[in-house]
Amino acid sequence: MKNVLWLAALSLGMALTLSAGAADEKPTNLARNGDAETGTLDNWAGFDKAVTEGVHSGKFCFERKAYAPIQSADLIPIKPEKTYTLSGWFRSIGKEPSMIYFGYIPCDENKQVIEPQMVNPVAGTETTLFADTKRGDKVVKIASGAKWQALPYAFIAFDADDSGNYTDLPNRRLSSMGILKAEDKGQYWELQLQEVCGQEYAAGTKVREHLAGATYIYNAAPGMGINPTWGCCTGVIKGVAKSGIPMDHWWPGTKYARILILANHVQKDTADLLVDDIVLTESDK
Ligand SMILES: [Ca+2]
Repeated sequence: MKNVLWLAALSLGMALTLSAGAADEKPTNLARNGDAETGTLDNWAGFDKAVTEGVHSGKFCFERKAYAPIQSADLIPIKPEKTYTLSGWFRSIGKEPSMIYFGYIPCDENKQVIEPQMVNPVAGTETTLFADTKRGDKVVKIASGAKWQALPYAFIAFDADDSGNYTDLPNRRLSSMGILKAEDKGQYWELQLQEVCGQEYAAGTKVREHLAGATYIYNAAPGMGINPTWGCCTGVIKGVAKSGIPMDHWWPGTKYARILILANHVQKDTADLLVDDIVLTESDK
Protein backbone atom coordinates (compact mmCIF):
# COMPACT_ATOMS: atom_id res chain seq x y z
CA MET A 1 0.00 0.00 0.00
CA LYS A 2 2.80 2.37 0.93
CA ASN A 3 4.42 1.77 -2.46
CA VAL A 4 1.20 2.48 -4.30
CA LEU A 5 0.72 5.78 -2.47
CA TRP A 6 4.32 6.69 -3.08
CA LEU A 7 4.03 5.99 -6.81
CA ALA A 8 0.85 8.06 -6.95
CA ALA A 9 2.67 10.93 -5.25
CA LEU A 10 5.54 10.50 -7.71
CA SER A 11 3.28 10.64 -10.75
CA LEU A 12 1.72 13.83 -9.43
CA GLY A 13 5.15 15.37 -8.74
CA MET A 14 6.38 14.43 -12.22
CA ALA A 15 3.27 15.81 -13.88
CA LEU A 16 3.71 19.12 -12.09
CA THR A 17 7.38 19.28 -13.01
CA LEU A 18 6.69 18.50 -16.66
CA SER A 19 3.89 21.06 -17.02
CA ALA A 20 6.01 23.77 -15.37
CA GLY A 21 8.90 22.98 -17.70
CA ALA A 22 6.72 23.09 -20.81
CA ALA A 23 5.12 26.45 -19.99
CA ASP A 24 8.29 28.41 -19.26
CA GLU A 25 11.86 28.67 -20.43
CA LYS A 26 13.85 25.75 -19.03
CA PRO A 27 15.06 26.97 -15.60
CA THR A 28 18.72 26.83 -14.63
CA ASN A 29 19.76 23.70 -12.74
CA LEU A 30 21.52 24.87 -9.56
CA ALA A 31 22.67 21.29 -8.90
CA ARG A 32 25.88 21.31 -10.90
CA ASN A 33 26.71 17.94 -12.52
CA GLY A 34 23.47 16.56 -11.05
CA ASP A 35 23.08 14.39 -14.14
CA ALA A 36 26.61 12.88 -13.74
CA GLU A 37 27.31 13.68 -17.40
CA THR A 38 30.85 14.91 -16.70
CA GLY A 39 31.50 11.22 -15.97
CA THR A 40 33.17 12.33 -12.73
CA LEU A 41 32.12 13.04 -9.13
CA ASP A 42 32.68 16.77 -9.67
CA ASN A 43 30.55 18.73 -7.14
CA TRP A 44 29.54 15.60 -5.18
CA ALA A 45 31.23 14.15 -2.10
CA GLY A 46 30.14 10.67 -0.99
CA PHE A 47 29.32 8.78 -4.18
CA ASP A 48 31.61 5.83 -5.07
CA LYS A 49 31.80 6.59 -8.79
CA ALA A 50 29.99 7.60 -11.96
CA VAL A 51 28.85 4.49 -13.87
CA THR A 52 27.48 3.81 -17.35
CA GLU A 53 25.30 0.74 -16.58
CA GLY A 54 21.54 1.19 -16.18
CA VAL A 55 21.50 5.00 -16.18
CA HIS A 56 18.29 7.02 -15.99
CA SER A 57 19.34 9.38 -18.77
CA GLY A 58 22.44 10.31 -20.76
CA LYS A 59 25.62 8.24 -20.46
CA PHE A 60 26.32 8.31 -16.71
CA CYS A 61 24.71 8.10 -13.30
CA PHE A 62 26.14 7.96 -9.78
CA GLU A 63 26.53 4.84 -7.64
CA ARG A 64 26.86 4.45 -3.88
CA LYS A 65 27.08 1.09 -2.12
CA ALA A 66 26.42 1.01 1.69
CA TYR A 67 25.65 4.03 3.85
CA ALA A 68 27.09 7.46 3.14
CA PRO A 69 26.03 11.05 3.52
CA ILE A 70 26.39 12.66 0.09
CA GLN A 71 26.57 16.42 -0.33
CA SER A 72 27.16 19.02 -3.00
CA ALA A 73 30.45 20.90 -2.84
CA ASP A 74 28.56 23.97 -4.07
CA LEU A 75 26.98 26.15 -1.40
CA ILE A 76 23.87 27.46 -3.10
CA PRO A 77 22.79 31.01 -2.09
CA ILE A 78 19.21 30.93 -0.77
CA LYS A 79 16.82 33.82 -1.32
CA PRO A 80 13.86 33.84 1.10
CA GLU A 81 11.40 35.16 -1.49
CA LYS A 82 12.12 32.43 -4.07
CA THR A 83 10.60 28.96 -4.39
CA TYR A 84 13.07 26.08 -4.65
CA THR A 85 12.17 22.76 -6.19
CA LEU A 86 14.55 19.84 -5.71
CA SER A 87 14.19 16.55 -7.51
CA GLY A 88 16.31 13.50 -8.21
CA TRP A 89 15.98 10.01 -9.66
CA PHE A 90 16.84 6.95 -7.59
CA ARG A 91 17.10 3.21 -8.17
CA SER A 92 17.99 0.29 -5.89
CA ILE A 93 20.31 -2.32 -7.42
CA GLY A 94 21.39 -4.09 -4.18
CA LYS A 95 20.01 -7.18 -2.44
CA GLU A 96 17.81 -4.99 -0.24
CA PRO A 97 15.97 -1.76 -1.08
CA SER A 98 17.98 1.38 -0.40
CA MET A 99 16.61 3.80 2.21
CA ILE A 100 17.27 7.47 1.49
CA TYR A 101 16.82 10.94 2.94
CA PHE A 102 17.03 13.75 0.39
CA GLY A 103 17.09 17.49 0.98
CA TYR A 104 19.46 20.17 2.25
CA ILE A 105 22.14 21.08 4.74
CA PRO A 106 21.21 24.65 5.80
CA CYS A 107 24.11 27.08 6.40
CA ASP A 108 24.26 30.59 7.84
CA GLU A 109 25.78 33.81 6.44
CA ASN A 110 29.27 32.57 7.46
CA LYS A 111 28.62 29.31 5.59
CA GLN A 112 28.54 27.39 8.86
CA VAL A 113 26.10 24.48 9.23
CA ILE A 114 22.90 25.28 11.13
CA GLU A 115 22.28 22.38 13.52
CA PRO A 116 18.71 21.67 14.70
CA GLN A 117 19.39 22.49 18.37
CA MET A 118 20.56 25.99 17.35
CA VAL A 119 17.10 26.91 16.01
CA ASN A 120 14.63 24.68 17.85
CA PRO A 121 13.33 26.38 21.04
CA VAL A 122 10.81 25.01 23.53
CA ALA A 123 8.04 27.64 23.61
CA GLY A 124 7.67 29.66 26.78
CA THR A 125 10.97 28.60 28.41
CA GLU A 126 12.64 32.03 28.28
CA THR A 127 14.03 32.96 31.70
CA THR A 128 17.29 34.19 33.27
CA LEU A 129 20.22 32.61 35.05
CA PHE A 130 19.67 32.80 38.82
CA ALA A 131 23.41 32.40 39.50
CA ASP A 132 26.68 32.59 37.56
CA THR A 133 27.37 29.50 35.44
CA LYS A 134 30.89 28.09 34.99
CA ARG A 135 32.12 25.77 32.23
CA GLY A 136 32.60 22.85 34.64
CA ASP A 137 29.15 23.09 36.26
CA LYS A 138 26.74 20.18 36.04
CA VAL A 139 24.06 22.12 37.92
CA VAL A 140 22.62 25.35 36.49
CA LYS A 141 20.24 27.60 38.44
CA ILE A 142 17.53 29.45 36.53
CA ALA A 143 14.86 31.88 37.75
CA SER A 144 11.87 29.94 36.44
CA GLY A 145 11.76 26.43 34.99
CA ALA A 146 8.11 25.39 35.05
CA LYS A 147 8.04 24.76 31.28
CA TRP A 148 11.50 23.20 31.04
CA GLN A 149 11.55 19.52 30.14
CA ALA A 150 14.17 17.05 31.35
CA LEU A 151 15.18 15.35 28.10
CA PRO A 152 18.37 13.63 26.93
CA TYR A 153 18.39 15.79 23.77
CA ALA A 154 17.78 19.16 25.48
CA PHE A 155 20.18 22.12 25.63
CA ILE A 156 20.40 25.47 27.41
CA ALA A 157 20.72 28.34 24.89
CA PHE A 158 22.44 31.40 26.37
CA ASP A 159 21.95 35.09 25.48
CA ALA A 160 18.49 34.26 24.17
CA ASP A 161 16.19 36.92 22.70
CA ASP A 162 12.98 36.83 24.76
CA SER A 163 11.12 39.46 22.66
CA GLY A 164 9.36 36.77 20.65
CA ASN A 165 11.37 37.68 17.53
CA TYR A 166 14.00 34.95 18.02
CA THR A 167 16.78 37.23 16.70
CA ASP A 168 19.39 35.01 18.44
CA LEU A 169 18.67 32.10 16.08
CA PRO A 170 20.71 30.23 15.05
CA ASN A 171 22.00 30.34 18.63
CA ARG A 172 25.45 28.74 18.82
CA ARG A 173 25.89 29.53 22.53
CA LEU A 174 24.60 26.17 23.71
CA SER A 175 25.31 24.01 26.74
CA SER A 176 26.29 20.37 26.37
CA MET A 177 23.39 18.04 25.46
CA GLY A 178 21.13 16.43 28.06
CA ILE A 179 19.05 17.79 30.94
CA LEU A 180 18.50 15.04 33.52
CA LYS A 181 16.22 16.93 35.90
CA ALA A 182 14.44 20.29 36.28
CA GLU A 183 13.54 20.85 39.92
CA ASP A 184 11.66 23.65 41.71
CA LYS A 185 13.80 24.84 44.62
CA GLY A 186 11.45 27.62 45.70
CA GLN A 187 13.56 30.75 44.98
CA TYR A 188 14.89 29.26 41.76
CA TRP A 189 14.86 26.13 39.58
CA GLU A 190 17.76 23.74 39.39
CA LEU A 191 18.74 22.05 36.12
CA GLN A 192 20.87 18.92 36.41
CA LEU A 193 22.91 18.35 33.27
CA GLN A 194 24.24 15.09 31.91
CA GLU A 195 27.69 16.57 31.19
CA VAL A 196 29.51 19.71 32.32
CA CYS A 197 27.80 22.80 30.91
CA GLY A 198 30.72 24.04 28.78
CA GLN A 199 29.57 27.68 28.88
CA GLU A 200 30.31 30.57 31.21
CA TYR A 201 27.67 33.26 31.78
CA ALA A 202 26.75 35.68 34.57
CA ALA A 203 23.60 35.66 36.67
CA GLY A 204 20.82 37.52 34.86
CA THR A 205 21.78 36.23 31.39
CA LYS A 206 18.69 35.37 29.35
CA VAL A 207 18.37 31.64 28.60
CA ARG A 208 15.94 29.33 26.81
CA GLU A 209 15.55 25.57 26.40
CA HIS A 210 16.35 24.13 22.95
CA LEU A 211 15.93 20.61 21.57
CA ALA A 212 17.82 18.53 19.02
CA GLY A 213 15.82 17.02 16.15
CA ALA A 214 16.10 15.92 12.51
CA THR A 215 19.71 16.64 11.54
CA TYR A 216 18.96 18.26 8.16
CA ILE A 217 16.03 19.51 6.04
CA TYR A 218 14.72 16.33 4.41
CA ASN A 219 12.50 18.19 2.01
CA ALA A 220 12.41 15.84 -0.99
CA ALA A 221 12.51 12.42 0.75
CA PRO A 222 11.99 12.12 4.53
CA GLY A 223 13.24 8.52 4.81
CA MET A 224 12.01 6.57 1.83
CA GLY A 225 12.47 3.04 0.46
CA ILE A 226 13.69 3.03 -3.14
CA ASN A 227 12.37 0.64 -5.82
CA PRO A 228 14.45 -1.47 -8.24
CA THR A 229 13.08 0.67 -11.07
CA TRP A 230 13.89 4.37 -11.44
CA GLY A 231 11.67 6.68 -9.38
CA CYS A 232 11.66 10.41 -8.72
CA CYS A 233 11.70 12.14 -5.34
CA THR A 234 10.82 15.80 -5.23
CA GLY A 235 10.11 18.60 -2.74
CA VAL A 236 9.30 22.31 -2.71
CA ILE A 237 10.58 24.77 -0.12
CA LYS A 238 10.03 28.51 0.33
CA GLY A 239 10.62 31.14 3.00
CA VAL A 240 12.59 31.20 6.23
CA ALA A 241 11.03 29.93 9.46
CA LYS A 242 11.09 32.30 12.46
CA SER A 243 11.94 29.38 14.74
CA GLY A 244 11.91 25.59 14.67
CA ILE A 245 12.97 22.89 12.23
CA PRO A 246 10.23 22.49 9.60
CA MET A 247 10.80 20.48 6.41
CA ASP A 248 9.03 22.99 4.11
CA HIS A 249 10.75 26.21 5.23
CA TRP A 250 14.43 27.12 5.53
CA TRP A 251 15.59 27.01 9.13
CA PRO A 252 16.23 30.40 10.83
CA GLY A 253 19.35 32.12 9.53
CA THR A 254 19.67 30.07 6.32
CA LYS A 255 21.65 31.98 3.66
CA TYR A 256 23.20 29.02 1.83
CA ALA A 257 22.43 25.35 1.41
CA ARG A 258 24.17 22.23 0.22
CA ILE A 259 22.13 19.48 -1.42
CA LEU A 260 22.15 16.38 0.79
CA ILE A 261 21.42 12.69 0.23
CA LEU A 262 21.70 10.15 3.02
CA ALA A 263 22.25 7.16 0.74
CA ASN A 264 21.48 3.65 2.02
CA HIS A 265 20.76 5.11 5.44
CA VAL A 266 22.52 2.98 8.14
CA GLN A 267 22.62 0.07 5.65
CA LYS A 268 25.53 -2.22 4.76
CA ASP A 269 26.80 -3.08 1.26
CA THR A 270 23.71 -5.21 0.55
CA ALA A 271 22.18 -1.82 -0.28
CA ASP A 272 23.39 -0.29 -3.54
CA LEU A 273 21.94 2.96 -4.91
CA LEU A 274 21.98 4.59 -8.34
CA VAL A 275 21.25 8.33 -8.57
CA ASP A 276 20.73 10.48 -11.67
CA ASP A 277 19.27 13.81 -12.81
CA ILE A 278 19.44 15.79 -9.56
CA VAL A 279 17.79 19.11 -10.38
CA LEU A 280 17.38 22.20 -8.20
CA THR A 281 15.49 25.17 -9.61
CA GLU A 282 14.69 28.62 -8.26
CA SER A 283 11.50 30.41 -9.29
CA ASP A 284 9.54 33.58 -8.46
CA LYS A 285 6.29 31.73 -7.74
CA1 LIG B 1 22.85 10.99 -16.41
